Amino acid sequence: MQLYKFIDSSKLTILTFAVAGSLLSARATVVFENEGKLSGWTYTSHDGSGSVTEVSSPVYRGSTALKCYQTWSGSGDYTLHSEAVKRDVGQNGLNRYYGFAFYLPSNWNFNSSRGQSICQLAADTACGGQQTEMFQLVGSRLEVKRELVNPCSPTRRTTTVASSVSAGAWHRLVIRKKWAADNTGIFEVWYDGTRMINEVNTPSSFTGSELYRWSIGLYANFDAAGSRTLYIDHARCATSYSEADPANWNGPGVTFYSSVNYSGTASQVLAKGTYTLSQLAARGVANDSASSVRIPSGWTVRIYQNDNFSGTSWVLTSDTSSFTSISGLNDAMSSCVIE
Ligand SMILES: [Ca+2]
Repeated sequence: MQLYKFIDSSKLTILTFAVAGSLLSARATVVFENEGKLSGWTYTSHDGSGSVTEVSSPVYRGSTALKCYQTWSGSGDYTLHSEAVKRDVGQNGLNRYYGFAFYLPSNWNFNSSRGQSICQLAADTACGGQQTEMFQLVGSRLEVKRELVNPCSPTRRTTTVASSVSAGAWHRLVIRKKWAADNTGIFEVWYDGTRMINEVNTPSSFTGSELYRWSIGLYANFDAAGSRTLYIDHARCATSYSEADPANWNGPGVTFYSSVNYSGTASQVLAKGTYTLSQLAARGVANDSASSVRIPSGWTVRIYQNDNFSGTSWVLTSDTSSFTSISGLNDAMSSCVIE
């Protein structure tokens, strides 16, 4: 039972007894997720000389993130996409949360003369491809440009989401859309876990029954020759905020890697608990294969040479980049306890 995820806690008691049946039928659902992989999207795409690639650093969580790169020579089209797209994840009548993490590299150019889009929701309407939302960085300010109701003559508005977005750190964005072109719509936005926009009883969409696509990545807008890079990770479309917030899924936890320096095959993110040989194998850790590990602050990992927590053991309490530096540990783990 996860009733607390869906309703205001002040209403919990009443609702639990009054309509528990309907709440259970409205259990949160993950519609789509991507852990920073090229596979799994409807497509990834890039204009010109740009690229979308998997990288092992920086990552929000897990083993990879997507690097969206664009470059402009100084002539020709200066608005250039480099992004990942999931189609058919929105439609009038649906209630959806879209969450992901993004990272501006430390050398990000905070240019205030051109908006750099990092996320869009859009559909192919009677008047062509149109965004309902375009989230863009203008200088260090994150804003959302919206177009609503009539796709051929939309109502336009722009709202600030965050006044200053820092480079060199992961940030989380979660968007809620109760999709409706009339006054039953809802539009909410959370930035790094704080709700920054809360619009209810308002149009949040175009009229019609079109299916909407979700694009994240870089839609660069150059005013001088050069290049831009944006990293994205941990994307989810779900039916509740808690499921969509990147902070709430696949971790925090322990990740083992089959090679040193957090490379090779990465395991699933392991929660606190005990793991036998077969339980480790089911989570992507082959017997006698682990060579490095990432451990959250304050956690302890006890590694055992044999199955069922027997044989020689080692205790690790922080990220360990190479098991070869600890006598007997490399390619030796057959069970472990995380606490
Ligand atoms: Ca990832």
